[in-house]
Amino acid sequence: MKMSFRWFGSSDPVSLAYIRQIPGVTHIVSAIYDEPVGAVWPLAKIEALKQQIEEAGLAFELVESVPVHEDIKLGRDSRDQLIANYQQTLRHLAAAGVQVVCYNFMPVFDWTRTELAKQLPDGSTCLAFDSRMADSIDAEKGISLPGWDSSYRSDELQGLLQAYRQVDAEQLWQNLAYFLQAVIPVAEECGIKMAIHPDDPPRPIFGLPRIVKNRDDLARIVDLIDSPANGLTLCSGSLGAGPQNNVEALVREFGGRGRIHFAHIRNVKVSPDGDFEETAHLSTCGSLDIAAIVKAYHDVGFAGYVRPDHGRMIWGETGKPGYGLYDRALGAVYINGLWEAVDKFSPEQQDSAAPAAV
Ligand code: DNO
Ligand code: MN
Repeated sequence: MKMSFRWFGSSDPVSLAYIRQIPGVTHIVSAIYDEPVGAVWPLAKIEALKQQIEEAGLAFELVESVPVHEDIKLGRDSRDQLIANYQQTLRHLAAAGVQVVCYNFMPVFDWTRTELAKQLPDGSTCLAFDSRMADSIDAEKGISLPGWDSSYRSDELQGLLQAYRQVDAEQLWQNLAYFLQAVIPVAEECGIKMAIHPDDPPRPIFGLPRIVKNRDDLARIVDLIDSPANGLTLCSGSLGAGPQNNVEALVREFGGRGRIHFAHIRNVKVSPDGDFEETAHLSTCGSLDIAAIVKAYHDVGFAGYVRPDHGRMIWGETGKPGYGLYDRALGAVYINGLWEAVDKFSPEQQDSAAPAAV
């Protein structure tokens, strides 16, 4: 297992120098943020990012995310050119030594929350989702939710929402298959493992379809193209927010098949109707048994990348909601601690440590 930490580039208030000081964190997850969605990422920019990360004493082998243009998800005519660009970006990333590329296939919105700073009893704040509040929003009349992608102008957003009226879940599946059929062979060729991130939350939202929500969706994706290059980012917090999902079982099934390339580990406190708040990573703080999840990764021989996912805002820190330094650092150290214990005291290690019988 290789521990990584997400970093949003030079404008991130969390510096590489501070990340370097978190015990056990060896890798940075980042992206090129100043290219429009759909453009080829220039090799020179990728090389410069890699150099900056390596100069800080960290490694750059995984990217989150190379975003998929809406025209690809919608299946518009322009998709072939956009897919060709995506393939070229993968070739450039591979040339710079990138091993894993995280992406998602959520229409219009990435992760969605109804609150970005919910006050917890201990004085910290967290991201939270209230399904009734989300369902009461009529997206056609305009969306005012904290943190939603404000890069769209309102007329653009209305145009997109209208276009998606022609795309139901089954059509979105067809469009994902079309994308993967073009991209996976290139990924195989250049040695990159693609890792789709589940929908967050794992349910349809604002009338838009979502197709990466549960065990059957994940099985359908990995079976679309049966190649290790067609893999998963298993996000415990995203999938775990669906009361239908057993994250430990998902790790055993898809990790056992060698199809998890990137593990996002975080905890959520979930109610039966799918409302949730993000908590500290510790098992006792949320609904997920993080110790059991880490043990499942160990049991399937997981050797891929891990990162703590969102954290709360603690100790007076301000900045990008979910992506402060302190709580994510606690998460990384906690996960590393669990891993060390599981590894050190696993039956295999015990056997090899035992004196040979005479
Ligand atoms: C949520 C986060 C997301 C994720 C992107 C991946 O759990 O990990 O921001 O990074 O959806 O494309
Ligand atoms: Mn995640």
